[in-house]
Amino acid sequence: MAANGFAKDIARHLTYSMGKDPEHAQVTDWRIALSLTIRDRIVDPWFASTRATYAGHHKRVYYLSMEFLIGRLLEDAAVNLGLMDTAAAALETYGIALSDVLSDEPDAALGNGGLGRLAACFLESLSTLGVPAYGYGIRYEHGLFQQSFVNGQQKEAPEDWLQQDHVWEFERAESTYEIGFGGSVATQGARSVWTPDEAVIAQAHDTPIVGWQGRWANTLRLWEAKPTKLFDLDRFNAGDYYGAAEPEAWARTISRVLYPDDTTDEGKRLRLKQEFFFTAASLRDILRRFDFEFDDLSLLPSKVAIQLNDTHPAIAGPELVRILHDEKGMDFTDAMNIAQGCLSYTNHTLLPEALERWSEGLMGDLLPRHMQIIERIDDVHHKANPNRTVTLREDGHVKMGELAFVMAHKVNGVSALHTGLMKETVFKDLNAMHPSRIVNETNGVTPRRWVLGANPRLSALISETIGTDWVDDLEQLQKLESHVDDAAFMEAYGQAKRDNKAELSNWFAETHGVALDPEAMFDVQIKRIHEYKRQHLNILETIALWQEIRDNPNADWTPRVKIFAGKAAPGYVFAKQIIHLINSVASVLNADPVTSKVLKVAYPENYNVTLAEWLIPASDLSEQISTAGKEASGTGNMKFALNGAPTMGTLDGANVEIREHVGADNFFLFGMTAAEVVARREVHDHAARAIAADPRLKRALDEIAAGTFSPDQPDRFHAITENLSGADYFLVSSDFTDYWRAQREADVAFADRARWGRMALLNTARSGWFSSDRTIRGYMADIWDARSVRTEG
Ligand code: 26Q
Repeated sequence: MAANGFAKDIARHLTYSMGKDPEHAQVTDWRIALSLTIRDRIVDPWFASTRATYAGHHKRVYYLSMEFLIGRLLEDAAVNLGLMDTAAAALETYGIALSDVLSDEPDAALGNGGLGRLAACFLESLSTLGVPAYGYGIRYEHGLFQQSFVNGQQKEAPEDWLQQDHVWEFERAESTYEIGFGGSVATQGARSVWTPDEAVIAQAHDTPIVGWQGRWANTLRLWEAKPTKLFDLDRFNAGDYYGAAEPEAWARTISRVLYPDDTTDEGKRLRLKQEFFFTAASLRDILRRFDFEFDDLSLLPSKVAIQLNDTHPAIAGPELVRILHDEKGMDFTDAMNIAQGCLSYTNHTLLPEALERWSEGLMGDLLPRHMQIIERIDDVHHKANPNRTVTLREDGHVKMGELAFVMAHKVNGVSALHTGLMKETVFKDLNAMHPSRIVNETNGVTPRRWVLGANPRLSALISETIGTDWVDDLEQLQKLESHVDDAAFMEAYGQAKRDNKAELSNWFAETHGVALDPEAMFDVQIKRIHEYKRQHLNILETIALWQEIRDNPNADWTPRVKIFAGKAAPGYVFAKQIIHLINSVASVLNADPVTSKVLKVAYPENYNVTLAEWLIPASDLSEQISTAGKEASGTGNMKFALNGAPTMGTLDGANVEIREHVGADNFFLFGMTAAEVVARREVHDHAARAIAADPRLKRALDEIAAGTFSPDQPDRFHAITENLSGADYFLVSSDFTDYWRAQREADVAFADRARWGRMALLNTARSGWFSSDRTIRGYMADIWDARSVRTEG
């Protein structure tokens, strides 16, 4: 019955919304028709949520983020509305497979990695919990670049997710703001008036984000940049056709492309423009909504919580002060206090090169009034804390982390270790001045996408065993623990993993022409390529293992498939060398007729959210091997643990908390602690010592240097071998020996199927705390003072 009405709705959309004859519809047409059919069922809860928020004058949470790595939306919506079976049955009546339709959707890759994916998980949890919330960001025309490999090297191509209709968003032609840049500041009595000399239009596009069981839906509002006038008619009439289009091209550049995390890049004027563009538009929108309901600006902090996802929107502090002081006439320190009551800031990195700083020249040029306000904020803060030396400016630069800190009532780190390090390092002085401002909110991931959607086999088994309440109460997974001695259950748990691995192998053979042995351990490291994440430690261990297998091919090796996936920033030369090395090692090892029976390397191109959804449920071992103290949290680590892949990891980021939850016996720990890392760097020849002490490490490095993986150019990877035997800032060589030891322990554990199954299950059963629902509850209580508005039922 349900499928029947649903099937009719799909046909109706095909015919009347899209003007397609169902007889001739292609898979994309079916996908769009199905999406519209599902979207229809989101609109009512969405409106109801908005009405309930207005009716109760509830506080709203605004999540400002440069990045929302949302991936595909159709399956997520269908899962949350409980419509997967209905959709499959309805499509079947037309002879169409739901899986084909789902896999036709392009990924919305509006983010680089962890920070952007966290924002997407948070939106889903905010909706599941029924918290009135908006995500605000940029509607990039081109998301993160597409990666391909040519002769083992990364090549980038522009991403084009909007080539097909994006049916999930509603364009809001009426929701526009003019955003100014540059110009000058005039003083009129006590008031300052900023007159920009350039302007663009920010236009809203809204995507509803529906929570579990459709009980609530929030909005992701992304801004598109448009010109204030479509084209220059005078220039056109004078025959200057290209010149006439210039204003449009200039304005649209602002939302044209996502910056690929190129932290060393210097020509960043456009990046600062992007930041101000979306932050200013969002603040105007927030205040418009507030003004509609209230007429007393002192209520702002009790009705509006604005979370800054890293410092990318940190200009929100000065901009809000500017609006309140310059435009609304509020006293400067009152404006600062009100702004601070609304704002809070999440820090995602301690790496010095990733902390945002803008030159005062650039800032003063692009945002002259904001530069003055920053100076005044610095002044007010200094006067309030006369014995301290913290400044917001240094060497002609504005330090955005310090600015965000000073303008926020709460500042949070993303794991317990990271928050502790924030207090001891980058924000040591500010923490001493404001001792209760820094709080910890350990990251989490949404179980709807990362377990229920991505791993239907495991999810079905869990629901058969403990019921379905775990989906929005993930700590119920603990109930699985009592089944650890139930042979039938453990067999089913192992079978779900084997089936996922077989499915991945088939897909891999089809798409990459490489067969993977589903009986082997799938040992997986998927994340951005970065020296601190140490993919080169993993490939070194792979080389050493290969050498040992060659020495002794008939020993009882535990078969492994080493899987890597991830992109390098286009300008990050060393990271690109690591990719080249991994691909070169893969070519040699996979072609070795003897060793390839027990050791293979696979590196699929173009890692994205969808590939993660394929790989994680099919993984046995999760590689989380960053230099301790460098990975703020990690969130992939949580997805693996939930899906029953024990961690091979250092005591870094949230690995520490994962280990505490799953138990030391169910985690392969290796490497130096964050404190030991700091101490070891003081030993000037730490790398040389480590190499001298470990013949395996020396032999692996020598093999690279001898050109085994680059016969046409033996010194191709010289930069890598030189780094690892010299400066080796990320202590790859110093951690190698212990990594090797832990990997051999993993071999032994995996060979004992029952033992491994037990470890895997205990990872699933004990990782429920890593739900982003728990994280969001933390933000609500500690930072936002926000409440759930959902009426149960
Ligand atoms: C900055 C300036 C100019 C251009 C780009 C950027 C830029 C863009 C993206 C800087 C950083 C990022 C992304 C950072 C990120 O993803 N950090 C990760 O955040 C996760 C969520 O908290 C953590 O789990 C990871 O540990 C952290 O690396």
